[in-house]
Amino acid sequence: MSLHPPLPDRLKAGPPALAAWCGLPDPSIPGVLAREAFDAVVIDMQHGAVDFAAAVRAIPLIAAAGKPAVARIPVGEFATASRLLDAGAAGVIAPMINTLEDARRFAAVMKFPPLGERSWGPHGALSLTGLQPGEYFRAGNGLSLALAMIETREALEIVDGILDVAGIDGIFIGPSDLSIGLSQGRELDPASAAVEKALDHALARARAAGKIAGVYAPSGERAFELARRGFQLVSIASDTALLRSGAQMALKAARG
Ligand code: 3PY
Ligand code: MG
Repeated sequence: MSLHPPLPDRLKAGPPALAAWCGLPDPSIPGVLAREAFDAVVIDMQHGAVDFAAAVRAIPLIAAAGKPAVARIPVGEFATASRLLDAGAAGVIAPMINTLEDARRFAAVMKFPPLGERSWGPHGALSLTGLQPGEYFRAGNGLSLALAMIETREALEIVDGILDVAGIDGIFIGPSDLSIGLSQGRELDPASAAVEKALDHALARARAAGKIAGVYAPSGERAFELARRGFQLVSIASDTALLRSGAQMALKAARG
């Protein structure tokens, strides 16, 4: 029996899942945040300072709180995605999926044959789920969430094709990179009118495909808005931002 319901099923059934987003290198940080009322905890290996060993140590700490651990891999490091699933991650977010070939390669490492090419060796996943090897092999493709990031103009143009790739469970939008791409490098504005339009479009296409749509939000207020719009997995702020705002609030109160 797994510790939490399969993440793809949980996200499809709703309500929107709010995720902690952790880029600080110590595994205790996602472990601590998992104890708060988050629905999932993301370990950011792309822009965070988290290496593979730290990510692997964070996964059981998150699972011990009964929460799914999701990791964002560095660009193109698809082999790392399988290794994170082996360690017990419930899902992987792959950044910069800009071609159908990127989407196919990502799906292949996330799913066992015949759907994909994931190789056998789920040492941590077996101990965290308590499943026997045969049970995990049969259930594994439905347990692991594969989210392809849509964060460039090219990706947005082929979003239907990416959603159509077997083994891709959904998309995850990166509004900052998308703003850079949509403005052809002229601006960084993750709340620009062009990004807003793209968010609505990508969300509608994911819905039409019956797949999951997630998005990065840098604050609770923005997360509220995006969850209300229909996104099923939404971050609320990075660990660094939470630490800083907590410190600022306490200092303000202390200074009177
Ligand atoms: C983006 O906004 O580009 C992201 O990747 C969010 O982390
Ligand atoms: Mg990005």
